Amino acid sequence: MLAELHVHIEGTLEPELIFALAERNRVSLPYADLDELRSRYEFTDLQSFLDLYYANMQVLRTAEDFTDLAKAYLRRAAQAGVTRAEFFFDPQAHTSRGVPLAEVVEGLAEAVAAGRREFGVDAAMIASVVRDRPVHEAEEVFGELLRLSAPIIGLGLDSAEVGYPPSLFEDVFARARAEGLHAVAHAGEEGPPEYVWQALDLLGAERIDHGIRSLEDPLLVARLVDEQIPLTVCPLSNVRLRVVDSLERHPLPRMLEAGLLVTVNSDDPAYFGGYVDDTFAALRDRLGLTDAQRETLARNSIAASFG
Ligand code: ES4
Ligand code: ZN
Repeated sequence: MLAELHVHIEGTLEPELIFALAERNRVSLPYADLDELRSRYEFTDLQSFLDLYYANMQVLRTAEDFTDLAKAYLRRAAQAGVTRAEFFFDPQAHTSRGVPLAEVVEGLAEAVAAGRREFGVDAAMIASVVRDRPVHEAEEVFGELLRLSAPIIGLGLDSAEVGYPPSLFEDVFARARAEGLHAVAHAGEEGPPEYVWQALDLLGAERIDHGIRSLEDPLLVARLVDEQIPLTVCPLSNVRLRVVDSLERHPLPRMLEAGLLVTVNSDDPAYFGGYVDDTFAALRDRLGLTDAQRETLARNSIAASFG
């Protein structure tokens, strides 16, 4: 059993599907062909990735597009051995360009149902606040999710981290928790340990997405260990976004040794060079991850899941 707890469904949009959806929706792309698109997949930091990620989403327009996207991910996740998938989606990335929220939610919900039926994956959705957009917009879109009775299990926080602290989103997370939703937040990816403290203390985050910079703060590590707060770590993402120098130097083994409840995830697999099975294989081959460590990580993922 393996749970994937940190994957952005829009980050599973493969180049081939970008071209297929562009044609179906008559969206013109600024790339002549797949090779030209693929040549853009070289990033210097989080923002350089986000620019391409948001640009490529333009091809997602209808419920059917979102169903096709999420079904392709769930099919691939099942192949990777994933039995439970809690995936993020970015409602504001779609509403802000005129796609009705109902199309997004209905399309994804259809894929969740198909995922169980066709691939045997137990999937669930977490709506994520796009933190570099206006706070009031996050609050409005969250209200719309509630009015639609969107089948979400939680609220997340993602996009450009530095300069957009969790403290900005206290109110919307309080509302989400009052509605019985789970709370998670990206923190300590590019941002400082202070943002992890805020995610815990101000947002009530039950899991921290990334959280690798927590290692800079021994008191924070003690808190995370003590409360066994899961950290959903994404090693291939960290390398591609230059948050760590190389896979060989990734702090994952140190995090396990410290007693942190760490899980391994793919983040944006269409952009970062692999799905969760590819990630485990790379950790084994290039970081010397043992079978026992691999089993611990799989066990942690189930313990950290909301399923
Ligand atoms: C993301 Cl790697 C990463 N970090 C923050 N926000 C994101 N949204 C999609 N991928
Ligand atoms: Zn992420």
